[in-house]
Amino acid sequence: MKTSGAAYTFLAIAARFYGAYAAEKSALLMIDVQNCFCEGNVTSTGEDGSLSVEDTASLIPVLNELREEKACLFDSVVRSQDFHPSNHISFGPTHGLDPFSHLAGKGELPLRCVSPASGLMMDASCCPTYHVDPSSIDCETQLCPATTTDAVLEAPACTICQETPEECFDTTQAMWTNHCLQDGDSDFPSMLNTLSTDVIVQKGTGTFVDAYSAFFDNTQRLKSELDNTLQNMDVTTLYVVGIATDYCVYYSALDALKLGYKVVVIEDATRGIAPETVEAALVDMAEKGAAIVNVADIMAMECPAKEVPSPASSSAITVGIGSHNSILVAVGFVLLAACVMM
Ligand code: VGL
Ligand code: ZN
Repeated sequence: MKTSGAAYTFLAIAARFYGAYAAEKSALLMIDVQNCFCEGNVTSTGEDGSLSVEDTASLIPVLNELREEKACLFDSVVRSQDFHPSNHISFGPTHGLDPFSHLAGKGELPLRCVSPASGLMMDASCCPTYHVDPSSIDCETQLCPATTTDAVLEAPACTICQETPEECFDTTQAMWTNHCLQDGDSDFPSMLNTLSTDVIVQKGTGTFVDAYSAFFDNTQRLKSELDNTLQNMDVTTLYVVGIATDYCVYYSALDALKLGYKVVVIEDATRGIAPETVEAALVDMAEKGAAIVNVADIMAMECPAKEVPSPASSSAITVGIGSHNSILVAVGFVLLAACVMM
């Protein structure tokens, strides 16, 4: 009687453990692998993408190989898509400024932003601080819009932050080329292997706020549907690849860590905008708990994954019985022994 009760308890606990363990899924998070970020030999037109990143021609075969050889490691594949309307706040020309003018010494364009009452990313809005309160900006030392016909003046934030400053907060915006337009080169390269079951997450779709991360917009106030989607699929581990290592890959990885995912960045399956910022991003992601590995490490993993690379082990992945499994086996033995003795 007593024994069967204990055995039942044991079975219930074991089932619980197994359930929790079995539900842990992985996803390949492919950040912004789009024509707009690729070199001419990748894009369908043969011309460089609107914000082309170096060495992207060699990236596509690497991503295809990962999917072909190691599909077993990824229960799902998510592709993010930078997807901007014309006159987007992140485009230099929107403000009469040159692309990359944030690198000219005055830093990024100061913005004032409001979080929408709707909570919808579409309704978030920022306004160049210069348009809200010119007296608070010194154009000698800070980047200022170079046009008074700034299309961004229509941003609700331009009025809201003037009338009720307490609803607004400050941030800054890098100045890019006009890129990844919704009716431009924002598509995925035809050379990239994709499946109709891939989940696609679009970002930067609102005119008045940018989004580097696939999880949140740049105000960090508004969430995309990605976290919910991953949770519904029981995904707990993310293998992150794509473009750009120092912007969208970086911010997506940091948000994923904050949201509690295990994050594995496959370094040589990413490409970055500038070497210094790439290095800083890799160091920061590692410090914040991401495992930084190489494609070769992933190729050496067993199918299905017995052990996910941990931040400490990084490029030295141990295969065989995973520590997770060993703990479960140990717990099982202890419980079984307890049952037998009762
Ligand atoms: C990105 C700059 C502007 C990226 C997107 O995908 O990293 N970078 N928009
Ligand atoms: Zn963008």
